[in-house]
Amino acid sequence: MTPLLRGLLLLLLALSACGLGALDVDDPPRDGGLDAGGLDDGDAGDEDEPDAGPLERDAGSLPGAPVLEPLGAPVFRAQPFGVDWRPSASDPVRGAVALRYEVQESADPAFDAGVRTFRVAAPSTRLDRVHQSLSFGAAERLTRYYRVRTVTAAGRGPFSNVEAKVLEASFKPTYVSVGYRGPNAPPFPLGADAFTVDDVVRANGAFTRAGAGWLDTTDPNKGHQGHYWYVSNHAPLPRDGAEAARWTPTITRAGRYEVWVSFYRSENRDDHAEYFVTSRDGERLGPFVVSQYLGTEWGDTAWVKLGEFSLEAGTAAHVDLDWSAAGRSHSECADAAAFRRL
Ligand SMILES: [Ca+2]
Repeated sequence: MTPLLRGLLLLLLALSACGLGALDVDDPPRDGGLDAGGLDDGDAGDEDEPDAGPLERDAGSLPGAPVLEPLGAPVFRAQPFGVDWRPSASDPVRGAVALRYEVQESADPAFDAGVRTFRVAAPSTRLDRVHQSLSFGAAERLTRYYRVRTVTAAGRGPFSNVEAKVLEASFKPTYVSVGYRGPNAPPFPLGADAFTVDDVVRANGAFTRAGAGWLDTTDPNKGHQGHYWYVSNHAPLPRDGAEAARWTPTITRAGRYEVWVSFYRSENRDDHAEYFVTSRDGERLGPFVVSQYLGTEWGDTAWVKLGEFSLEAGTAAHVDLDWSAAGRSHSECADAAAFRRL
């Protein structure tokens, strides 16, 4: 044997030994604990871990695939939600004892890119997530995909089914600045698919008030239908901090609607009035922040579009104006809401 051949042979033997040796190395179970799962993207604590995959040494003792539960209705990006799963039914039969679970999250349903891994110590079968900082102010929905696998002393089992979670647009306030200074009617023709719910003329729905601090004004030139309510910060009223108003339309045709509100502007009105729109599935969208302030000029009736919303038929949808005595130094006006089917 030439020195060259002998060298090659030794090299092959060494490589072979290394390979065999590698098979004897277990995947060392890490310390358990919820490494991440608090605040979202950009926060430290989670880890994009190299995907080691199931170990081949003793496949018979590996755990089975957990079953990921459906992730339920969409949430806002700042709303917490849970990712829950059930251990594989075969694990007790195999004697597999879960040390921890690894939950993966990705914007890609195939988990080919941008995969983040969260570790959850057994026996917990839940990961708490909240997407706090995704694209502040963006209006679009996002979808995130999840899957989970079990880690035992024998290694990692296969992944579960994949479930998707829809994340609605930001929970942060939306500032509405485009208003319409008009007469006391909304800036579009009224009809079957475009109507108002007024504080006094409630043909198409209901108007309700809460709290003790409301005053009203009747004047044919002020407010829709010549009447509005307001909470005054000047008058010595028994304000109880519960002042709120609600417009509940009777929706006869489900669909996408523009939602508008009107108010009589004045110099002491709040420039930070907070409206909310509750649309499908009882989700409360907002706050939509509207300025009811009108400089030094005593004003007119203004109409402001809060946005476009999917409204179901019936009376589940509603618009809320919330006024809190705490920290409020200005007046707010509750007049009418308008709904226009697109
Ligand atoms: Ca009115």
